[in-house]
Amino acid sequence: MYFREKLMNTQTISIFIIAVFLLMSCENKKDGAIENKTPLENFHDMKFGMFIHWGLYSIPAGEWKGEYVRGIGEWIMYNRQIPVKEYEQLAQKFDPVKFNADEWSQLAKDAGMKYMVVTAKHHDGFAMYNSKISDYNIVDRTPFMRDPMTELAKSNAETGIKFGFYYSQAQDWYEPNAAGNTWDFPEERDPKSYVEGKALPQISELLKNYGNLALVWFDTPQLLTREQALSLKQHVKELQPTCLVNDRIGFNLGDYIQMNDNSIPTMVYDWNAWEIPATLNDTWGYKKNDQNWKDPHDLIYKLTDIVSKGGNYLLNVGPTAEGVIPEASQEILRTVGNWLKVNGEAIYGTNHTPFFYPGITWKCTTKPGKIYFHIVNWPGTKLEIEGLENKVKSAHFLANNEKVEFTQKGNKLVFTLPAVPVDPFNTVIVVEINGEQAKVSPGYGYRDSQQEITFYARDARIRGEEARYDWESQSVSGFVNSGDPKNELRWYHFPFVDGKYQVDIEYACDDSIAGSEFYFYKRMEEEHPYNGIIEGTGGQFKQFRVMEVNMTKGEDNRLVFGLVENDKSANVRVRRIFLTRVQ
Ligand code: JFZ
Repeated sequence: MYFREKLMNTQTISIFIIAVFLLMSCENKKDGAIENKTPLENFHDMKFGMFIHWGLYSIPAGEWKGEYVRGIGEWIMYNRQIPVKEYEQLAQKFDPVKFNADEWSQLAKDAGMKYMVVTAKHHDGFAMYNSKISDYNIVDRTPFMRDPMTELAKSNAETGIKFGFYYSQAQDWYEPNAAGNTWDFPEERDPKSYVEGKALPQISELLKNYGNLALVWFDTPQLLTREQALSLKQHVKELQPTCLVNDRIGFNLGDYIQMNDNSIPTMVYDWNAWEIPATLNDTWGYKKNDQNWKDPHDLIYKLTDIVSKGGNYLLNVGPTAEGVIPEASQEILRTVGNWLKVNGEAIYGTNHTPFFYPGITWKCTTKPGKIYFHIVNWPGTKLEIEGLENKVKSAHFLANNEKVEFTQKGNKLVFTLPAVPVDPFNTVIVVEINGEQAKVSPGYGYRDSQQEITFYARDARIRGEEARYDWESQSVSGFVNSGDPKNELRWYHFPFVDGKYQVDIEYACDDSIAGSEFYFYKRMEEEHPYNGIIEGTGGQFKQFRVMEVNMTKGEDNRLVFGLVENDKSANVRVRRIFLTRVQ
């Protein structure tokens, strides 16, 4: 009796399990979701993460012995060549009494961020966690004596934010055998002793003691051999097989790639999963007088732009020495988060645009059977989209569910819009199409060859501490020459076809500054820049011939504009460049 019952139960249970399983797989087929995503797919779905640069450098905060130090805050030790003996004394003053892991994690969540990457050890070599390998760490050397990484791991597990560590594997300015510190230590290095004695065992600690990690973020690969880099990666995978490593581990060993800092490519990049590390102002580590905050509009624009091109946005905050994320950062991030609360459907888990780079009026993301048009610059009462071949079944605003009127003739889709944007930053139109995949007419796809390409200053990487974008005139000005980094525009173009193009530039300036010189070059040809004379335009936007450039498929074709050193104040307003195919 007993056995029979037990048998029946087992049978019933197995039938039940099989039934549930079948049901689940049907469910999955219905909404097209893949049941078991790979760690890389999960990473790609997250889109938006919080980068945190926090360490001893947040105490000097961009100032040393009363003097302003130009450049990024976490590089202060290097930029001022501060001896270890002096720099390490900062630890005795590091007491971030206002640090609250729950608040940081909650801020990430409120901002709509899905993951967090925090500096466990930056180039200064100071471990921001309890390390048994080196006593140069926050628990052993500071009055604080707590391990903030344990606290963050716990808070993130509770809020559901995925967690990862930044670890500077090659540069360690505290160590004579690592890369970077040439002012304290002799030139000869024994990287092996550093890698095996510090980097590898510290990586072990990070992977063993802080729960599941989504990724380890390595940086500035140098000095290490391929074998040493590989051993770091293998170490990560042995301890946590699902933990990703980024490509700044070097030697193409990464699971996914980083674009240059703050550098959004000009169009879709689909060779790899990728991420853009980016600053909220002009520094990673806290600098007290850097108030050059990107506004929420800019950030939502950039997030949309990056996601529409297939990437993730890893946006940085630099907490103070007290452990507080600057109030301004918090407010900006919460505004972005409020937009994402309403419009997240058009960001998370989406695919890149099927179209060739569409300019600065609208961007596009997709899901099976759906296209999201993101209107980032309100075009007035009509928006025309060319090149879509699928029949549009319906269109509505994501923010309020209201229908959007449209007409569709051939491959031309025209939306009728209200005079004012539904959302001040980015109004999303959800379009349901016939078929799963968007089909784009020849010549309109991102992989197609183009006769004419326009790159806007809006979408360039704007470098330097003076160059600024102005929404009104849609142009960048402030190309003065006050040092490093230079005030420049940089476009990162990874073309899908080879081509030779004539470049023209559009700018406006007062006649008084005519005669200033500008430079323009393609990366790797820095030694042979094109030098042109700025012509007065009486304040009007005008176009000028620049030069011809060859661009190769898949290559990082960096196009750079700046002003040559002079005494005149340069107030040139650059709006865009045009590339016209000549071959
Ligand atoms: C590195 C660090 O040196 C810096 O302090 C910060 O942590 C940043 C996120 O990463 O800086 C880099 C590294 C690589 C490039 C640019 C800046 N790059 O490849 O262009």
